[in-house]
Amino acid sequence: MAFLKKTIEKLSAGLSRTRQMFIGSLKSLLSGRKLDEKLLDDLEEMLIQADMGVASAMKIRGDLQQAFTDKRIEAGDQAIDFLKEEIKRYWPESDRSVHFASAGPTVILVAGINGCGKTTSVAKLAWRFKTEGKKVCLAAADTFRAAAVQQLTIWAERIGVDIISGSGSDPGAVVFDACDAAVARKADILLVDTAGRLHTQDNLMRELTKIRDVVSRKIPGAPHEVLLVLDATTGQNAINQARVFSEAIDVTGIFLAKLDGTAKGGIVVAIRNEVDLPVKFIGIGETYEDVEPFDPEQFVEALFA
Ligand SMILES: Nc1nc2c(ncn2[C@@H]2O[C@H](COP(=O)(O)OP(=O)(O)O)[C@@H](O)[C@H]2O)c(=O)[nH]1
Ligand SMILES: [Mg+2]
Repeated sequence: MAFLKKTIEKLSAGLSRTRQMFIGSLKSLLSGRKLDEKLLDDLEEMLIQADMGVASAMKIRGDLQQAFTDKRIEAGDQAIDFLKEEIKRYWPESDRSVHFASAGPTVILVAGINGCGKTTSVAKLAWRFKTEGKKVCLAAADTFRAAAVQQLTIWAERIGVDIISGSGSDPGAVVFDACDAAVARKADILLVDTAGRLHTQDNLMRELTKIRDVVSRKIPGAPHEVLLVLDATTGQNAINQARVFSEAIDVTGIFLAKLDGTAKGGIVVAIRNEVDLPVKFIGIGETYEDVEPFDPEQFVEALFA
């Protein structure tokens, strides 16, 4: 229970910017108003501004209108509770859990554009899995910049997990060694940090495919997860990134970073409705503890709190 309370506190602190912007204006828009066309128009526009996406905003508007026609709700104030329940229903239970290997190390590949938060998110996952009692190894496969390896090494020391980094510039070679090391050290989890790449850079996208192929040749069934890190502050562009990355590598889920740094947390809803990928984790700060599995119930409660 103490753990859960801490989760909700962290979450609502992390979502405070979105809440202040969005929920604050939503409440003042709706309170004491009669539900009519004008109000529905204003609401739709507000949902789009919170980055929920045009499609989601239209759907929510339509459902709200229907509820009004059916006399399930009559006034603006009731619309808030309706919205909460409506948004919570978007996420099926099944698709958010992490797929673990049935034997041997579970390999999690982490990808995304430059600066989206990959390395930090790898550290967060390492900490989380370690807290669950798992043995974690990191692979420093961002060989583009020496600083990248250094950054991950510092995280590994702080958290107290193993790290495998190579001397050369070939990420495939690092991953090759890391797979061997993970098996030899009986690791439960191997987290692979990769270099940032733009979804428009074909050669770099191919390199990512190569990394994946190395992993799958070394460890049967791997990678068990391919997490795409998206920076929540980039808004709708994140949707495009999700589309193109999933064409190049079979992305299995999204790590939505920097939700604390944006007033547009509604992007979670847009991702749900526009990309067929589950958000599995959210990043809500810069320390390794600032991570939560995405839980729609808690997310919506924190958003509307
Ligand atoms: N506020 C906030 N900052 C984050 C979060 N995740 C990453 N960052 C910051 O984003 C910047 C880039 O992160 P980094 O992990 O190096 O990105 P990478 O280039 O994709 O590996 C750093 O300053 C991080 O501290 C988050 O969830 N919240
Ligand atoms: Mg990095």
